[in-house]
Amino acid sequence: MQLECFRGADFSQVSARARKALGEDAMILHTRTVRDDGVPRVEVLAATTDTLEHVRERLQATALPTPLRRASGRPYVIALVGPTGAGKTTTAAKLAVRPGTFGIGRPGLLTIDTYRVGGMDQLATYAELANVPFDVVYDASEIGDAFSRLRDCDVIIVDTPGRSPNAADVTDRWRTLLDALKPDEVHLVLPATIRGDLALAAERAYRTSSSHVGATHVMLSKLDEVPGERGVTDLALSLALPTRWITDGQDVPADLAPAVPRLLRSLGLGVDADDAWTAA
Ligand SMILES: Nc1nc2c(ncn2[C@@H]2O[C@H](COP(=O)(O)OP(=O)(O)OP(=O)(O)O)[C@@H](O)[C@H]2O)c(=O)[nH]1
Ligand SMILES: [Mg+2]
Repeated sequence: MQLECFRGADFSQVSARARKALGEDAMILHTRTVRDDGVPRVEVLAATTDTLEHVRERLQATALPTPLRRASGRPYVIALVGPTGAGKTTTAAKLAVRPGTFGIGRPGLLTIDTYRVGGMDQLATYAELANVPFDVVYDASEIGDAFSRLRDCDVIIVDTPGRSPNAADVTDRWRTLLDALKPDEVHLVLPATIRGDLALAAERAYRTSSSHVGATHVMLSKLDEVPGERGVTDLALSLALPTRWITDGQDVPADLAPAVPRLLRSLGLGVDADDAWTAA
């Protein structure tokens, strides 16, 4: 991303330098005072308006369809995949439990994480507390029945096991099951703290292939664990996938937000919180 940092004795001098370098419509994103050998200096982070539009375009997901449910009655299916402990189950619960995440669309929860003891109970408890329909499938032959039990739902959030995509046999089984669910969107959940090279490796591992459906979106979790959020936007951009939501804490459902406004805010651009939700 084309962001540049400028330092100088005072703000007007530094912003003039930024405009000279980046053009008259350069935007100042952050200003802070730093010390160079004990001498206070003003530091600004600036970018061209083009750059910011480019960031928005690269990251913005297309709007969810309205209505979510197809004419055939099939609900919209959103699956969450990703490494162990990334926050898939907590995020699935947040998406389904938060009122209005999908406008008037009614969410349901489905898990195919039948491998880990307790994995299912965690989600079932959230579903019960929030009165959200919840189901489990162990095998592709059960999908039809599960969908008929979830027939009142317009959108189904699918939780998957946190397996390394390279751990062959078990992975193949749940990925085959995920393929059979024919998800409309597959969000790759990655903690914002992840190393860049591992994030790229995860993205490669969950790419669509001849045998499996792959990630269509990236969802960065645990933004609350990253001290400065600027690097998070760079991480999202490096994966070249659109993004709909981020998570920034353990509270269900509070710590969930639309991604692009939040990432733009991390670059210093204010976005109204209410607008932010409609933009999701
Ligand atoms: N700080 C922080 N913790 C989070 C966030 N989202 C989830 N967690 C925590 O991360 C831990 C793992 O979350 P899970 O939702 O179980 O992760 P998972 O990806 O389903 O894990 P597996 O199913 O084992 O792969 C839990 O302690 C969550 O409370 C977040 O946004 N911020
Ligand atoms: Mg889980």
